[in-house]
Amino acid sequence: MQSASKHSQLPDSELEIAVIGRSNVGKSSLLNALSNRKSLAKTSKTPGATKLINVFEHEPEGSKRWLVDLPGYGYARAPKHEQERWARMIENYLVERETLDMALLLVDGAVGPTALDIQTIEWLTHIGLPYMIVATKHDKVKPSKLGARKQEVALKCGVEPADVMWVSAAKGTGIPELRNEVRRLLDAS
Ligand SMILES: Nc1nc2c(ncn2[C@@H]2O[C@H](COP(=O)(O)OP(=O)(O)OP(=O)(O)O)[C@@H](O)[C@H]2O)c(=O)[nH]1
Ligand SMILES: [Mg+2]
Repeated sequence: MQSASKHSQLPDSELEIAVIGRSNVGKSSLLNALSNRKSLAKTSKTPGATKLINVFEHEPEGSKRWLVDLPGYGYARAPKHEQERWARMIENYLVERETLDMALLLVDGAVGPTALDIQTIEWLTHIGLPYMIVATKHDKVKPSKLGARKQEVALKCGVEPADVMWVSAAKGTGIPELRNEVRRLLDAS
């Protein structure tokens, strides 16, 4: 629907869910999978594809209920001033946006939670923003490693294994389940 470098430039909304996580974790790919569109959100194998706050409107048109794609954190090769600008943009949005109800925190299922992911979880808890853990790239985890990885993600993220939603934007695994969940949250009054 719209892109902005500051959330104050966005129109009013009723309810928002933000997709956050490390650069390259698969946020924009997940948005495309959830919306059943190939290139609604720009994706790239190079980190740093998403540079703005991008708003996607939930049906029906004019609902003022949004799913919000954000730049990723932790792209070490981006220039320092760019990294700081992104961090400020994301933090201000997450702290100040009054209609933001919750975050989908994406962790790379093929890598497991990183120190930066854990820091982010602690920070979300600190600012009081509810979050749901979504593990991405399910298709990249060897079946023999999946059980242990599921335990690891839950343990490091401080949730029950059953509370982690596993998805593959590439293969469609878990997408209908997550879509139902997002729909339920966005349709809530
Ligand atoms: N195998 C596999 N690759 C994926 C999956 N989801 C995303 N990718 C790949 O991961 C890379 C990054 O995907 P993006 O969706 O652009 O990641 P992002 O989190 O939006 O990245 P930034 O915008 O840079 O923060 C791309 O090469 C995608 O094709 C998945 O489910 N499986
Ligand atoms: Mg992106």
